[in-house]
Amino acid sequence: DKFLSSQRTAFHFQPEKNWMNDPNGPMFYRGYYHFFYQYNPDAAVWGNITWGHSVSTDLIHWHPLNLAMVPDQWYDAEGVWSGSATVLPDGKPIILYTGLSNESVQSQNMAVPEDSFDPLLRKWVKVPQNPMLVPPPGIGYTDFRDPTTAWLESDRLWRIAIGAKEGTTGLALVYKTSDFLDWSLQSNFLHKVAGTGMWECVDFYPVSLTGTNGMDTSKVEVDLLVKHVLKASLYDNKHDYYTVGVYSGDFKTFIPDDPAKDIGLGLRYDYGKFYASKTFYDPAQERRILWGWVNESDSELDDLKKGWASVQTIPRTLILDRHTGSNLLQWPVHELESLRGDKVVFQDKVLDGGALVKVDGASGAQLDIEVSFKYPDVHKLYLPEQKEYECSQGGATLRGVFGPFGLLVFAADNLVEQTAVYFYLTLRPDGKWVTTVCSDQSRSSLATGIDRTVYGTAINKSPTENFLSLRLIVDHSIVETFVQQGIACITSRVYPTIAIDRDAHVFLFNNGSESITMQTLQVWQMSSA
Ligand code: DQQ
Repeated sequence: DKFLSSQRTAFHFQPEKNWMNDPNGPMFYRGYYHFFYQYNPDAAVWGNITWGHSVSTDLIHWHPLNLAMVPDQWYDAEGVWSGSATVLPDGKPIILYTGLSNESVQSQNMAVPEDSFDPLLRKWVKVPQNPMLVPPPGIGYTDFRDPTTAWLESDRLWRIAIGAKEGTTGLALVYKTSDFLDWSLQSNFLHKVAGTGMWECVDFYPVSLTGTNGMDTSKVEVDLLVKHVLKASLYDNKHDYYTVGVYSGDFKTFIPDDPAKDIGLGLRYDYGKFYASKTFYDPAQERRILWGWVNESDSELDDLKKGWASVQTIPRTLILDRHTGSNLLQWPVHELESLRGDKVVFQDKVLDGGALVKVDGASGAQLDIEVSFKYPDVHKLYLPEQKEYECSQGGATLRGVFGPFGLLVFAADNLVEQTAVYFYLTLRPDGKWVTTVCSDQSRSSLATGIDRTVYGTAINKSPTENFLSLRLIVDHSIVETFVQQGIACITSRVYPTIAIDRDAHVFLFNNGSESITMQTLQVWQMSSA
């Protein structure tokens, strides 16, 4: 019916039908971006996992190819699970992936292109030496998966990291090899964190402290101007945590700069629905690009009815924030802007306490929105101490002094459906103002059986920035929010029943008691990819 069919996205990556989960093996090869993904060719639920495969020249328009790998060997009979690609110095790519064997044992395996002159890499051959790596002593048969892209160190050995756990300690093992056939386990872990449980889809890469270009994964020599990022997807809470620190082959281990911001404790790529992500280095545009899996928030029954489940985020360029040196900045790849069409612009509008303003010319289910607000003069009046604010407690209806203020998207004319993305400022007892950003799905749909969690996080706004900004990518059933030029992201799934297509409207709102100045609002209609 209309409600279910309106949910399919127009410019996010999704296969024509059935279930998708983790991004796998992204790479740039002979002029094409390759994207593989965990895929069930038979149903819109997880199971019978293969590798789907698509190619693109711009990361936005995708061309589907045949399945790259299916469970056809004893060691991957129960599933061709997640893995990564490595483009070797001779220019040829390899894939390392996890197989789940006919006895449910996890092992790491290799596949190579049948014809590396084929820029589309249509056929993959699993090498006869498989399985290459089986769970080492002390690691459970089902706790050993998701090999990273390999990196080359100055001792001329390649290394990969693999997620695992010991008891409830999540960790990353390191294996080294000169030829991708003989491997040895390094005695040191790359890293481990007690209490974090199984680490899935570990990712590990260098970032520059000085430039805005991405860095090749093999850039590992000790360099004061390079940091490393370690990411793990925590099976126990289904969030992707990253930590910034130092790595060198001499230490044989990764050391987070700030132990309080270690995996599971500190920063997340995204504070909404986002998991099992993976980056790759794009040599064509010298950038590092992040892909993340965005699951549905509706019921399995609805997924079966609509015949598909899950989308991927718009690929994001990722750099280290040079002002802090301690967090990443994410932004949709610039190629997305090629879909921008008609645009409306509004400037300098004061939103009094309680204001609600419909944005004319901004209706539709495919939008790219950029808005900035003047950071309010929080010192101009004495305020009683503000309580700490949690997005999930009250959402956009909890009225404060400075906030909640922001945007409503997928809003029905009579507001019976609305998704609020907003800021809320609070004064801590120590006199510091805290900026929280939230995405409130609690009133986003009249349908039943939907997860309506309100997502959000406090952001580390630089005191010199006198604005608060949001970019929202709106696409039928997904809203991706980028805060303050990429310092934080929140991805949510929404399923309006009335506020669909031309009946989906945008409003500016301010539910705080103090007025807020909107500086610039730009809304583009987005074409389909
Ligand atoms: N999904 C894959 C695993 C991975 C998990 C199986 C993460 O390889 O650990 O589909 O979502």
